[in-house]
Amino acid sequence: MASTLLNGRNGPALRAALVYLYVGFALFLLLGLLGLTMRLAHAEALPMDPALYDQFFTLHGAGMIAAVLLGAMGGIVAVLSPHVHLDLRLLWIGFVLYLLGVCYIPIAVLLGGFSAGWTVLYPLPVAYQAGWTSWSAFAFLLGYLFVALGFGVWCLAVLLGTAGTYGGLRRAMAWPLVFSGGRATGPQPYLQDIVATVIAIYGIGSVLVGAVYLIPLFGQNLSLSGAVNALLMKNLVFLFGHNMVNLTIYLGAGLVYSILPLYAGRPWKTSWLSAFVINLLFVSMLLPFFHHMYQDFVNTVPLHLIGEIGSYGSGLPVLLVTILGGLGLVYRAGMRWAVPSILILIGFWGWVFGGIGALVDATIPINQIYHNTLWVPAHFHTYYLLGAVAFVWAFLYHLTADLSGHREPGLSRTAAWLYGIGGAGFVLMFFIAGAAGMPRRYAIPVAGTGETTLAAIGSAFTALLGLALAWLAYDLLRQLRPAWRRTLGASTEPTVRPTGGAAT
Ligand code: HEM
Ligand SMILES: [Cu+2]
Repeated sequence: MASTLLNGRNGPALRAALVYLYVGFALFLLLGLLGLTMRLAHAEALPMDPALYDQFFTLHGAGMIAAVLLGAMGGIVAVLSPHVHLDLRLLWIGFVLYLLGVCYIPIAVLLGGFSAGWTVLYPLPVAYQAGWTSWSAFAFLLGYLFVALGFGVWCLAVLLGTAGTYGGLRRAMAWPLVFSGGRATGPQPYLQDIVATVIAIYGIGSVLVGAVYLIPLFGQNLSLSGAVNALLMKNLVFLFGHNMVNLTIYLGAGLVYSILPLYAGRPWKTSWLSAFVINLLFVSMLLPFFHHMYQDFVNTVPLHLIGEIGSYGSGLPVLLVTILGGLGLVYRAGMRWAVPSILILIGFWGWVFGGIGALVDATIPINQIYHNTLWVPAHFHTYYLLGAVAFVWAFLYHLTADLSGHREPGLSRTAAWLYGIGGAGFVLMFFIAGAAGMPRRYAIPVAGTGETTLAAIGSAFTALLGLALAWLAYDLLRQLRPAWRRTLGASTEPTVRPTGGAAT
């Protein structure tokens, strides 16, 4: 199979990409085990102190989001590397800062007992009477700060790179095409480059929002400043959190744009519509975050309406362009079915179903009931675990096989299907429990919701998922050494000219 990644191998950047991806994958596996123990605790198959449950969901939530984002960042580095010059120093500085941040989190949670949840909702992180120490809150916040800084440095590396390749950020975002209504002629940037550029700009904005949120928390933690407006803080933290989760999904979509064509044997061209919709993310990612604030009636009605309209209206375009575009690519294409292409199709499924679950919960009258039930983790585990995460590990598998030159064992396709079945069963039990009124973040199952039984079934499906992941991890580890070796002999500079998707 002809591979764009291999043709333009840029060894040093690919090594950075592999490190980002494999560290992200290892963290994901560890934190997945924590998830399984939480399900087993609800199934009453594993005794767990409620305080420990709180610590686990704090560690699992914060860590998972960081792990998957790290993997997606690595994937984008690999995707860009054949034709974009990425500053390696920035890539490594970003990685070290990020990892430093990731290390603070378990220290804060497991040693310091910090368990305010990954959302660190103000004023919880400074409420020490809730059972944690001020140093543990400090360490957790420091963890977030470093993760955000690391991500910001990565964004900078991407922006310098794509701007350099295309002669400015405007061109890298295909603005000449977008603003000419599609009349621009000549080669256009690859779709994945447009996504990477848009998300990197958006990412720097998100990092700044995160910093604005963290400053008063640090101030209060160190007794340098007093209380601040809790409503403003809640708006800020959900703007930040909603963004970080969403941008991970779009980076995952960028990875799909780059590898699905290799399995379908057709190019995924940059069209006016797709470029426009990706640029629309600047607005469409921003508006829906108010759906996190429906229960805060003081947040004024117009903002709730923006949340409602934003969630319905603007979440959809990229999803449609990606999924309809992807399915169009696959349709009657003589698709090559392998682990990555199966995972990508599972990812389309999860993105759509998780998205529907999200829209249900983003509907105000329904939110009144489902808010803070297991429906919430149900929908985001669906579009994450069976969406973005499937895209990122599909890419990891593709890259490793591509570099190592190994032929994929045909049997491993079973592992990809098991991933889908195990994941779907796991999230379905979350959905049912949520609809039955089981609260989220509760250490103890609530009687009358059926949660104990549902969690037991959910645990069995999670075990299946675990089996699939162990299988894929085994394949990956076997190929890692040859893959790494191949990068050593590769060129040290981007070698491919981005002729990209011609405007269509
Ligand atoms: C690998 C399989 C996974 C399992 C078995 C799992 C399991 C769980 C469980 C049992 C909870 C606690 C639900 C509650 O009591 O409210 C939870 C929460 C959470 N999970 Fe997962 N999860 C998995 C994957 C993921 C992934 C891939 C992500 C994100 C990238 C993720 C992000 C979160 C977040 C953000 C929370 C919420 C914590 C909170 O409410 O503060 N999980 N997960
Ligand atoms: Cu949101």
